[in-house]
Amino acid sequence: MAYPKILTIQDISCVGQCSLTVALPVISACGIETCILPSAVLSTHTGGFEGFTFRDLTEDMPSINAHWQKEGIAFDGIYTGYLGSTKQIDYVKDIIATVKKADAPVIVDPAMADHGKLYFGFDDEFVSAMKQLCGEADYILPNITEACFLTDIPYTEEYDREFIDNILAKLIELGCKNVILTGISYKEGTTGIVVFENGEYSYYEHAFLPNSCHGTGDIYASAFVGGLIRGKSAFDSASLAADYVVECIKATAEEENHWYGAKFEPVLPYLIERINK
Ligand code: PXL
Repeated sequence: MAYPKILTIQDISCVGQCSLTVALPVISACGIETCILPSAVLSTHTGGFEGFTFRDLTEDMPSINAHWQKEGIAFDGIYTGYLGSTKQIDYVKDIIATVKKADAPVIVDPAMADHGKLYFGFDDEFVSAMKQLCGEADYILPNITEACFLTDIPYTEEYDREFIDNILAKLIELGCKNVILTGISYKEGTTGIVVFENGEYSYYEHAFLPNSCHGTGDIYASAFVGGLIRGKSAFDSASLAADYVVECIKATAEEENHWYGAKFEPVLPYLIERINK
């Protein structure tokens, strides 16, 4: 497809280098028309700032969708990230049912947890709703914490291939077709991505950088979507997204006190070169 048009649904964190302020530039840089549905507007993300504002846009979602339907607008892919409530998840399902082109992929990043814990404001009810949304996805991109919440498997930092295979089987039971599991490390000093596509397991190993940054999950998912929509395989999309995130983390390490996000913008030329190869 020469000039695809996708829809991404997630919040705008005005400051914080995450969600839409990442998805829009990253996917656009991949040469894809990137339409947005902001689910909420926050002054900052919720991962470390105090007293952020939160304007919930849930009730705008059905009328936005109705207008798109009236205009005959349809998308070549739908990618969801951070969603603010279970009601939003219901509206997202309506959007998938109405304005997605027949063969367009649904990519769900169940952005709700990291380092063994749910993000601020999420609870078991939200996790249950996210399990259902994942069940409708062609690709889901959980990290290990999110995968544990989605499968009711207790989180652990120590695991082996058998543990991961069990998680993958349970994720597929939710109904999703393919799984991209991020941040999976089988040995010290390296980490990687598990790609489970059409029941086939593959693994892309890369260097582990100790300065982990906030927002890299959103950079990863956006670059993956860019690759996939540009016609690359899931494995190639997963590995180019991993390499791009590694470059972003290296760039961020050059900055002092840049704690709230990753420096992805100066590294966009790297992504553009990879995506056009
Ligand atoms: O990066 C995920 C994310 C997106 N949006 C908001 C967040 C977070 C993670 O904390 O708080 C508002």
